[in-house]
Amino acid sequence: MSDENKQDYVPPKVWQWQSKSGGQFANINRPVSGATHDKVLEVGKHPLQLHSLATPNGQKVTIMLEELLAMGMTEAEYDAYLINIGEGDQFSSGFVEINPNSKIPALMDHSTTPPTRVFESGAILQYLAEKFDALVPSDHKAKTECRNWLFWQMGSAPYLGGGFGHFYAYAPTKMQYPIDRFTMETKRQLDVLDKHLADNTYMAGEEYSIADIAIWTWYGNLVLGNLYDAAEFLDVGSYQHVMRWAKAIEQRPAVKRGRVVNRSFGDGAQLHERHDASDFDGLDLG
Ligand SMILES: N[C@@H](CCC(=O)N[C@@H](CS)C(=O)NCC(=O)O)C(=O)O
Repeated sequence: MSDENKQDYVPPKVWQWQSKSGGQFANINRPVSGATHDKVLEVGKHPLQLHSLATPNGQKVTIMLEELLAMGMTEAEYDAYLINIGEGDQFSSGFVEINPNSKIPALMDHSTTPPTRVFESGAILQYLAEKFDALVPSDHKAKTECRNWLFWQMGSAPYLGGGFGHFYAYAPTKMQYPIDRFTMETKRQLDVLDKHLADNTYMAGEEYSIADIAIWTWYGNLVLGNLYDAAEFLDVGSYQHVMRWAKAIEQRPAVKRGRVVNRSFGDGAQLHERHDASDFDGLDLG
């Protein structure tokens, strides 16, 4: 067992960055922020320029944009460029100018003067919903529910991704304490969703909204077996209302398109960059 996995670790008085932490993302984890190299980002022909990767946080934005386009909102046309986070693309000077936090997704809106940067997936969903007046219910109560669940997702998913997913799928060794801790929390969250979806078609009520997009990419993908290969371990079939909701959203044409944009890993269709609707031609979207 390497030093960093010893069970009897005693933290020093002051933590020092001495070695890589191990695990799948060891080479991109750093205790400092900012750019590591100079690079100007490409700018395509559309007003909306997305720099992303098809992780759940990335899928939120591409699904949203494809939903807007499916509604006939041609001004939502976008160029999507691949940010390979395993290679450290998120630390280029150009990317850091759009998102000082060096995380995908990041969006530049060139339809404003000067262009507007938008980062944090929840903020991007809200920005696009406001800009296009779409995918947020207009009724006061439903709109508030939509915001409640959007923020629930932003606060909850780090326990699923950074907690459960990290220790179950990515950590260098399987450690029972963190796996138990985050499995418990993930199952509790699935139970919260299941109880809500027992009485509601969608997260904000009868209307599909940005809350569904945000939650589906994490919890929908999880129960459909697309995340961490954990469906059996989490006994996802027992969350029948989440399953019903996840399967219904999976069938939406915009979801089928959005989920493959900036996808550079895994089985199934991959569209590394997207510049036009015709880029999907010939892809098997399922
Ligand atoms: N709260 C952020 C989280 C974004 C995030 O964690 N992105 C990950 C991929 S899913 C990333 O870019 N990681 C690169 C890194 O940590 O260096 C959001 O919702 O936009």
